[in-house]
Amino acid sequence: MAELQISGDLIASENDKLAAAQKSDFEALGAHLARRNIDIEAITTKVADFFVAVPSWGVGTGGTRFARFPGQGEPRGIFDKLDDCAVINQLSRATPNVSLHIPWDKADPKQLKAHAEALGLGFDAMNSNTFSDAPDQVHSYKYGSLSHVDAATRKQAIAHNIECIEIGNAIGSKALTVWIGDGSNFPGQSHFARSFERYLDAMAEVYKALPDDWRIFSEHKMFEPAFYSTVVQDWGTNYLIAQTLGPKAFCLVDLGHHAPNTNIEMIVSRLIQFKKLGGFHFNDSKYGDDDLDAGSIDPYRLFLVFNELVDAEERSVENFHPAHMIDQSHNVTDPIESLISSANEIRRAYAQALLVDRAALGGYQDGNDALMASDTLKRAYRTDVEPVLAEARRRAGGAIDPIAAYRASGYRQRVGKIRPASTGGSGGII
Ligand SMILES: [Mn+2]
Repeated sequence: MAELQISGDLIASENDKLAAAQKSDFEALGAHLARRNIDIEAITTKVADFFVAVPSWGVGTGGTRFARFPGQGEPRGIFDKLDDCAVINQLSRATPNVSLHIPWDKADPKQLKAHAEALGLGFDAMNSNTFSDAPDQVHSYKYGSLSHVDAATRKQAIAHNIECIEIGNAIGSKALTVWIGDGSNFPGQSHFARSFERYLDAMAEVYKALPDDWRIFSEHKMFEPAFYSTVVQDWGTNYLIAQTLGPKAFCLVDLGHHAPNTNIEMIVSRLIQFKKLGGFHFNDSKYGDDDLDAGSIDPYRLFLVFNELVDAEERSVENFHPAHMIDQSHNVTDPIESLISSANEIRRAYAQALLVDRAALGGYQDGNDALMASDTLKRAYRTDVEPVLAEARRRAGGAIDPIAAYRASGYRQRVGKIRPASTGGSGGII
């Protein structure tokens, strides 16, 4: 709703307070980068053109299996969620697209499209949900969905995914992300090969329903909710899926879905090399699939992932256009602030990766100079690119300091008066 948006005047007056310092910092960084033969204007343009999609489910307060502690003014449904997403984009200018989850966000596609367009938003990949039971569904997913032993349950899961494609098609989405909770909790509970065969057959049915210009992303996860085995557990299985399904099928890498210490950037490189990297769910983690804010625990790892992406971009890898999405759960922060901050951290990693001297790095690699190769990456990573990020926001009409502008706007208090307090004592893992 237009009256809930942050006013342009407020952004301008907040930016006025910081304009002189921003100009000075940007010029100083520009001079520093010029000594490294890097054009700050070229970097700023690239950063301004880099976008990451926000998840509709991310603007509500998340939770754990123990509890959920609701925040003030939580969105009541998808239209409130889109309003919140618009605020994130208005201030960050980094998130013009929203990724929907069906059935959570189910609504009349015409209304969805009209509301999003009025807010200057579009839609990124659709997400199906066959990991929980919707109130009106006939067959339960307790023991799986696309890989279920029962054909009728699989059929229901296939039909749901096809419905997601149809809704997505009506609102301008071009991709479907499929993550299933299928797996087993006990050794012997399911037959590994047979369950994977059933999954592949079911996914082939979904694949057939894809429009020509769509892509399907399969997302792997090593554990949870199944604790012994999952049907799509790692990137190897994910690659087999994408290869088996066909040219419109790609692998989605969620940074939280790997064993601790897994070399994710190397997985990214392999998937790029074999043309099956579909996209990302960005987040961060300390112990497992913690769904913490991107860059909050290990920003260097995020940089190393982007180092691979920029390397591919600069090598002009054919058909290389991975989808960038955030997939986080915000338990103790204002979700709008976390998403603004995360989009900024993702852009930061991208900007730092753009600063890597790739000619020098290649020389050090070929010359077996391990120390200087490592230092070449560290030099890019150590550079404080915040003035570039702020400048990209400012020039696009966003805020130099988006969190400060958000707090000054009083948006959360304002929606808190309109939206009733939500209850949420039970488990609320999302
Ligand atoms: Mn995910």
